[in-house]
Amino acid sequence: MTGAIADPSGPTVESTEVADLTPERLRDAYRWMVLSRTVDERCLSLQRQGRIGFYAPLAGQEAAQVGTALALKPEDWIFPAYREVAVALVRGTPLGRVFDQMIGNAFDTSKGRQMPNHFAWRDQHYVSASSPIGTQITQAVGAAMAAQRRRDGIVTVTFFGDGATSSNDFHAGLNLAGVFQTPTVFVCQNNQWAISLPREQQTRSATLAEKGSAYGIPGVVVDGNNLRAVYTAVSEARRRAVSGGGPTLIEALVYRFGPHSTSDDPRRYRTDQQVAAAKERDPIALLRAELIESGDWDAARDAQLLERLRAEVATAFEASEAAPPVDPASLFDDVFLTPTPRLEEERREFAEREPMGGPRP
Ligand SMILES: Cc1ncc(C[n+]2csc(CCOP(=O)(O)OP(=O)(O)O)c2C)c(N)n1
Ligand SMILES: [Mg+2]
Repeated sequence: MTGAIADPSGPTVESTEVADLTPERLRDAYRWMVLSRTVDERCLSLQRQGRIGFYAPLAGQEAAQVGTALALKPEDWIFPAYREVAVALVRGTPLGRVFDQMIGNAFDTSKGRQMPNHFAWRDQHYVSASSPIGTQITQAVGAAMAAQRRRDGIVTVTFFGDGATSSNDFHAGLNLAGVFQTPTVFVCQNNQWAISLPREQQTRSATLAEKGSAYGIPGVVVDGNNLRAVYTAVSEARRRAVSGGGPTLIEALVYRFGPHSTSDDPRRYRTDQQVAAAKERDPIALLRAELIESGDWDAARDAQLLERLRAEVATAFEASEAAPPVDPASLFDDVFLTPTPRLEEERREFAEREPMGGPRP
């Protein structure tokens, strides 16, 4: 699989063949990728219809996310940024839970207190999404230090973008990880943009992976559109980390097909032609072609899969949308074990208020 690594001059780590990607596992990966794209398209459309408030699209980054998630164990801990819905799905998050959080309904486990798309699920070892750029990186290293001391035999995995490699926390986190040889896998999804700032204007470094060498951390550049390549690189990084070999920085080369978020218009800083050229290496199309060529998939199955997933996504969303909203008065809960008199007073005032949108009927 060494051929799958994009830049042989950059990496300091050799890649070897990973044996356990059977046709069945590849098909499984493909289904996760198609599900993620289906959720992605749906969320963009729902936000445009005013049915969810915010969304950060992942289209183009499915192989990087699914390939990483499949190479991990359930006991590992994820420290995401804000674009990793595919990781949450592969970790076993039911669609309904994703949509409950997007809407902030009564079933949302975050109780409507987080931005849409900012999930946190303890049972999936998925730590709350970080919108402040890079903060999850130092958290992942701290948690890895704890795991190291407890001899848990797990890794922490943190996702961040190309732009985040210019953040303070990236450097502090990598330095600490290098010094203490923590079991951390740093997954930088280099999608070529930090909102409107292109990759070339972010740093003079030839690769982002090479930033690891300043901290004594091996860096690997991997073709993030290639599911096998990502899976291979992460599997090796994980194996090295749990056997005491320390952290790895993986740079997955991808391209963000959609807007930065639902608040952004990418046509103001890039051309449709650039996007079209990037889409020629669509990670889903690449894996589909590989599966079809090897006889492990066909057009009829593909159409069936898409139809089934679209229906599943639509049904799950409708159920979440039909659920009652979160009770606004619950915002006073979980602040203090014993609420202060002032908080109780605010709670009473809040209960007596006129609800937003006019007087009670
Ligand atoms: C500390 C901080 N500074 C600035 C921002 C505004 N901001 C939000 S996303 C973003 C770009 C991040 O780019 P990148 O790390 O490449 O991730 P991507 O969005 O491309 O996945 C910026 C600057 C922020 N959220 N936090
Ligand atoms: Mg980026």
